Amino acid sequence: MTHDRRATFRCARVAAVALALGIFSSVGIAGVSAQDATPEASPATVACVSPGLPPGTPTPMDDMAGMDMGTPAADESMEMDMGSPEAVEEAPAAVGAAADEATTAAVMGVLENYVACYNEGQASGDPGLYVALESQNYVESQGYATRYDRVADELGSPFPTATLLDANNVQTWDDGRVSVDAQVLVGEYWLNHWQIFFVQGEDGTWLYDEQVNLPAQPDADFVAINGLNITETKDESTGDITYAFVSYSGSWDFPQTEAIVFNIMNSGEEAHEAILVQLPEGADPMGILDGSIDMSQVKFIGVAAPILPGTSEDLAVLNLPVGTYTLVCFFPGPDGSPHAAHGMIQQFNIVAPAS
Ligand SMILES: [Cu+2]
Repeated sequence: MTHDRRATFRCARVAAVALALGIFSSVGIAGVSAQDATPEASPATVACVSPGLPPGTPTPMDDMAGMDMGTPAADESMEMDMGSPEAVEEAPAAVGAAADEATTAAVMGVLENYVACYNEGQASGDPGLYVALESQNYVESQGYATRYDRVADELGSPFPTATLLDANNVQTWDDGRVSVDAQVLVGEYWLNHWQIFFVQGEDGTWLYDEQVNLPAQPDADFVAINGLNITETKDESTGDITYAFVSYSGSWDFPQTEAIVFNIMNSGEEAHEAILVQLPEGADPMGILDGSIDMSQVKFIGVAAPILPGTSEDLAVLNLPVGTYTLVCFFPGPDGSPHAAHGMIQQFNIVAPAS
């Protein structure tokens, strides 16, 4: 990932976190459990092996240069970063080649160990167990200056578990890194498909270095693809912009199926996100904004972020129960208030399939 791309992601993430009232603090984090890994990829159980983090403290808020979310200037620079076409151009890419058997086995072990440490770190309240296995590059890509900043944000994550469903295509790269393509269930429902890169640290430990989104490929008999669009409509007389999620099918009732992929196109000029949550039954979704919904009662399902202008991202879920769900975007508009306050909040239903 080029610096620009990283900065883009960081900005988006910071915006999402800051504007989601701090509850969605684990956006984009990988973690998988060894239990459900393919048999050839792993033994039944992997115990976390991690040095953990030595004692340390997060960066004081006052010192967080560049993370000032409160000023219009900060917002503006974010939008420029996220909106400009240059920001998504990749530098000449490193070249990868299929790994041999021994390397493949070793990389699978590294991945499974990271996953085991993620789950143990979440269960024990010690995120240092897995953050110690991440490179500085990855920590920064997630929007943090130091590992301690990341650990502080990981406490109370809405993703207590993650499960490795599949891993394959191990490659070695001419920049010294290795990669593996992994299907990871984060939390109960959110299916991620990532190419995960590891880089060797100074002491020889392989560190989680980068994750690249791959198209959703649920291994399920019944996969529903729901095409969504994000639109921006400007009122020329007032200058106000209305944001919306639009369902191409015209319906917001989706039949329940084993796997659902929301393919979300951004037809606007700003960057957006799609955070998928379930609110307390019967709650007015605007309560997310006015504080009348207690955030502890909001169930986090998954997220696609950022969705850059002119691009689409997948948000895939497995076995999502029948019920009412909400898509919301907290990215700031030109006036600094979240897009949700200007229409970008949409409920939909998962309905029982016709029998
Ligand atoms: Cu938005």
